[in-house]
Amino acid sequence: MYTLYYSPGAASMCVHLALLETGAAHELKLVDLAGGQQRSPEYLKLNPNGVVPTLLVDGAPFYEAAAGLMTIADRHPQAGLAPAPDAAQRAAWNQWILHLANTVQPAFRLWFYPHDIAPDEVTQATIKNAVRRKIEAAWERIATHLGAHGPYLLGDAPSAADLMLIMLLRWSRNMPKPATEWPVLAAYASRMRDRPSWKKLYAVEGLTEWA
Ligand SMILES: N[C@@H](CCC(=O)N[C@@H](CS)C(=O)NCC(=O)O)C(=O)O
Repeated sequence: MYTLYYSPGAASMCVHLALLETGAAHELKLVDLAGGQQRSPEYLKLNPNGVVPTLLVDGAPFYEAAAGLMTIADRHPQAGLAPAPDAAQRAAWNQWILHLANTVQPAFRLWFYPHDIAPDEVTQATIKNAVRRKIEAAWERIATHLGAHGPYLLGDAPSAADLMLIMLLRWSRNMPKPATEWPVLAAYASRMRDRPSWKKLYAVEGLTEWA
């Protein structure tokens, strides 16, 4: 049994998608980010970083979206979201999830939260401009990869890595150059958004934009 502490459209989204794709029993707890609930003493006991998601696995709390995603994918192998540890594609799966989590997601964190590291607006604008270039360079490389080796990150079939990628592509929707400006990524996004898990997540999280 899982409990996911989430906020609509936030980093919890890829974990929520994994729960829906696997059909794993779960309950959701909405965290009011605008109201600062992520910094409440109760929540900090679960996740001392004060962010979503937090995933309870049989009652024990764990943080980091990519970790939750991988945990669910590995624990429900019948869903086909994770190649077996000794499968040929496992190294590529590890690579993509860690690349997205270590390189692309932190750039987005700075895009959305430049005040994390800079108090003044001029420096914040400089940071946003720099990470915007980093994000666009990532789209260029990922589009090239999908064009040559797609239609999904691991080839023929979607995996947990794609659940993370589609979340990050969505986050770019209001940027000056959204990911959908790359035709390969636009086609990929359409395919992923056709999945029942995406539609279910939108209904449950109450999302409308970029449906
Ligand atoms: N590396 C973390 C990042 C999580 C993160 O930055 N979550 C954001 C939402 S996308 C958040 O909780 N923001 C609220 C805040 O920082 O106060 C993870 O993957 O879980």
